[in-house]
Amino acid sequence: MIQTPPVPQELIEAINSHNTFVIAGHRNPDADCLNSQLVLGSALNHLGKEVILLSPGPFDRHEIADYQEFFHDTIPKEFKDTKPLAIIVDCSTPDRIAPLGPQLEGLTVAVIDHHAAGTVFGEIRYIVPKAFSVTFLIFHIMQTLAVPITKLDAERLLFGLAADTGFFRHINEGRSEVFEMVAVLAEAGASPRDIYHTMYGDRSFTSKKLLGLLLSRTESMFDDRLLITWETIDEHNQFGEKERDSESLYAQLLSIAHCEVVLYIRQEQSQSCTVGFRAAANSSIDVGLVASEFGGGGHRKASGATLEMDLEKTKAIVTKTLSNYFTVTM
Ligand SMILES: [Mn+2]
Repeated sequence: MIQTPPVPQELIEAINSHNTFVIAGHRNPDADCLNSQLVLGSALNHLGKEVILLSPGPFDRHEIADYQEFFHDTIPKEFKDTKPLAIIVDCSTPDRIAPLGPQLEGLTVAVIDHHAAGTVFGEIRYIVPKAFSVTFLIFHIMQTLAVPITKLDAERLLFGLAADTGFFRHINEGRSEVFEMVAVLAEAGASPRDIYHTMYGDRSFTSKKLLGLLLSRTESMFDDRLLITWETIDEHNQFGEKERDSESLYAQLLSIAHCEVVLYIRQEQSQSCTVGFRAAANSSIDVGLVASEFGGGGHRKASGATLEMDLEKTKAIVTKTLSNYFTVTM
């Protein structure tokens, strides 16, 4: 078991001394981010605090399509006048909450995150890179504050944890603290089966057609160690974000023998592409580091970056940069 660092005293004091809170998360939010916001919000409500959840959206990923109703994109002026504590979750750099940043100006900022790299920001920081998800840290905060966990909280905490661990596939030996959390959540009413279904089930027929298209065009470099696939702007417009099943795509490609890194390039606009990077469990390549070379970020095994250029250029430049990593480690 890896001991989780205790919740910083400054964070506990800031929670106790504030009556109002804004909890913000990153743009293009995922299940860990949104569920962390929701559960932390409900824990603070339980303590008698008033909370506004802030998210830049969009909420177009399949598994979070129903979440929008819980989130604001602006802080009402009367609420900001109460000088709420701003808590930012799941963000390694302040620009990840863009365009919400200016709204938090003048507020005390606390950051709760689990990314290894990034920028130091916020007056109060609870950063645990060893934590598999931010929901793991929210769970820890709730235990510290002795807030009971409802069935709905338990489901949301487990959803965030399952999402950021690829449904527990990325967890190595010696991490029993994760399963102790799962035991508490299952006891509180969370169902791993139902969360698996939320994450991977209920997909459209079309989403599998898109998956098939992306798999069939995948290019191999360095004897299958690097696999690259992409989605054009036309395909993006045709299929939409909702039909993307990125995690299935990554899982399929990473299961190929000798594969170390998968690149999934998505052209969002004619001159803008988002690149998703995934590294295999046994690869020494840190794709968080690779993404940071393009102004992006993330984790050792999963990261992303946005490049303001067309698809062909993005593909060429990212592949060239990555080839340095392969040459070094060969
Ligand atoms: Mn996360």
